[in-house]
Amino acid sequence: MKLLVTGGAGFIGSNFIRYWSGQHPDDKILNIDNLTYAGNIANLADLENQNYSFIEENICNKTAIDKIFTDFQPEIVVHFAAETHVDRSLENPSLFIKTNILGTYNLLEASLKNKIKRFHHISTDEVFGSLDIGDDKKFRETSPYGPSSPYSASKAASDHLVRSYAESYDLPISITNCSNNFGPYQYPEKFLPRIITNLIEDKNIPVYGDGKNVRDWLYVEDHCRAIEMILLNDKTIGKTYCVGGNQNDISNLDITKMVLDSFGLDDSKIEFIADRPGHDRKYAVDWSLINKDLGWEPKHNTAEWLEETIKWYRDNSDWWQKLKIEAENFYAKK
Ligand code: NAD
Ligand code: TDX
Repeated sequence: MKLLVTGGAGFIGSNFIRYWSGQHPDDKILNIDNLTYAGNIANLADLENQNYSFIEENICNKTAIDKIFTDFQPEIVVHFAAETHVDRSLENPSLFIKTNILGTYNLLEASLKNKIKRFHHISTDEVFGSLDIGDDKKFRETSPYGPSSPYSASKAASDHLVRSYAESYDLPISITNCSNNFGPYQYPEKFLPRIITNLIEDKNIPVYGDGKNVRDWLYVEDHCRAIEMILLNDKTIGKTYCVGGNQNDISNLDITKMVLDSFGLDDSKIEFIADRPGHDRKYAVDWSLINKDLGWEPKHNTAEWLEETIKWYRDNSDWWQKLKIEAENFYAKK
């Protein structure tokens, strides 16, 4: 099989390529990524598979994307490439609109022209907006869209565009809306790698607002396996699946305390700072449909794999130290 993966030098995309080439070493994978601040070719430095190749390219470059499709003739497109950080979208929405909407449009057009067998779009639970704390409702495939940030609005737009290509042109698509991923190779601007690396550097932990916002943490390999199960089953064509973790009501303060405990530190390291504008209060995902249709469930216990993730950042300071300088420069300038 031939897979064209976009954004494969980022956090989830690189974990996906490593996972897929481990499970399906004979499949050809072409990774298209323009190496933004979040894209890092070192994320796949350990991958030894002659069936893997990389082209540095921007998905907004329609001519180049068309040529890559014609040359490679992919059967499956797995679309991760995006601008992904909510805080950056509040500072500079324009890049989010270009990459997340226009970039997705270019890929859909090229997929249609080249009659690909599947276009899988990676999206987020943030497109559904916010749940209320104290309410035990969860997002599911039928939840109405209600994005709050330029990031989530651009992802919502791309979801609608992908679905419209199925309805209007019969493009064989599928979509996953997943919750907050965690694991190795996550850029240290995101909450968990930011606070873990802060503690390794003996710095405080910046918690937005009152810290009571709730997130649903999904270990990245569970997410990769969900995508794999969807791609390997033709009955999933045209469908959307929500994918979440196995302990989906952890407040930012609670997960901060879990990290502090692992370092043997107390709450004095917590620094409450100004809240993020439009900060969604709660995300929680009902993954019963993908469980019913495909038997998928998250296998990685959040607490246990948080420990493994902390260990990974402790053991891989060479990977994150330079990235962290850029990430903290962004926060300092905000
Ligand atoms: P990331 O920011 O770590 O990586 C994004 C990758 O896309 C980078 O390698 C970057 O260089 C590449 N990219 C950005 N703009 C590009 C462009 N114009 N052309 C080509 N490549 C480009 O992101 P991530 O956390 O790995 O997220 C991957 C996907 O999963 C995104 O679509 C995101 O919306 C979605 N998602 C992420 C999470 C999460 O918790 N991280 C949760 C839900 C959904
Ligand atoms: O320094 C911080 N302090 C803090 O309290 C940062 C960076 C974040 N937070 C809070 C904000 C959120 O409530 O932690 C929570 C998690 O924040 P992020 O890591 O920025 O993730 P979030 O905004 O929830 O979005 C993530 O999950 C869904 C990804 O970044 C998105 O790409 C994905 O779609």
